[in-house]
Amino acid sequence: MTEIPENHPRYFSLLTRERIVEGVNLGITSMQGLIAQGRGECFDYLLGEKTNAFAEKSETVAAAMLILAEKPIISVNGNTAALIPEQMIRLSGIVGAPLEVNLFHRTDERINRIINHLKDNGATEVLGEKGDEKLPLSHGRGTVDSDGIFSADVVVVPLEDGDRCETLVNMGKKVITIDLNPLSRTSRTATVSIVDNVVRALDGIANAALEMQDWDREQLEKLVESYDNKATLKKSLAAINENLRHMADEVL
Ligand code: PTJ
Repeated sequence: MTEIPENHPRYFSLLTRERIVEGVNLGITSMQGLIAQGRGECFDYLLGEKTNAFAEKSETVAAAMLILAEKPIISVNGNTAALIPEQMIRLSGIVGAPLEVNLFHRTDERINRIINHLKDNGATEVLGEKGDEKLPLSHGRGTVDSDGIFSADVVVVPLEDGDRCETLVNMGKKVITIDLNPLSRTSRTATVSIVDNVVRALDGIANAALEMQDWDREQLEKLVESYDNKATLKKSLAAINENLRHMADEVL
């Protein structure tokens, strides 16, 4: 990995980029994952490269939904495996949601590499190898484990292409997505859309879950019921507008 000086003004962004490139070199991340990361970076820039208040709210609601879930699961792809293995394992342990590798560009080789990578980072059990059930999708993401995504009631899908999200919602599952693009089909169809970078969002959900661990079911259900996903997406677009206005009026 290229050494990034800590005093570089874009240190964290460059470090994240290095991690994704390293993921490609390790055969974990797809080449297409690099393009996805670039698109995400652009939206992150427009959102101020921070967890905005609306995203913090979504992360709290996501945490409540995961605590309430009977059979939650966290889906892992080539980008999240490279960027946030430790954070996914931490969240998995806190809310009792197993990890399942589920890939758009699915090959057995990459599934196994990602499973081993997660285990090297401390995961004890990772689903996804079996692939004994099918979602009604014509690409690799349709292949899932019967005891994982297929039978889960709440699915966390960080960084996604839209049609699986829609399929899971149509199957009656609650879907929590993390996508920096508030206009994506994923963000528009999810039950809870977290418009934040995965490098910040997973810890946001995990920390909120720890804070709410003593809440009773009624309190958690009230929080989940009060959530309005469309309003959240509108707030994220307003934040982008506001940032652009600020840039044009005060920064240039
Ligand atoms: O590993 P695979 O084979 O499952 O493939 C994974 C990718 C990401 C290549 C695949 O799912 C894909 O092509 O995704 P898309 O359609 O490019 O969508 C990715 C979305 O994630 C885009 O809306 C990006 O803005 C967003 N995104 C990218 N990086 C981040 C992100 N959102 C949050 N955090 C990021 N770091």
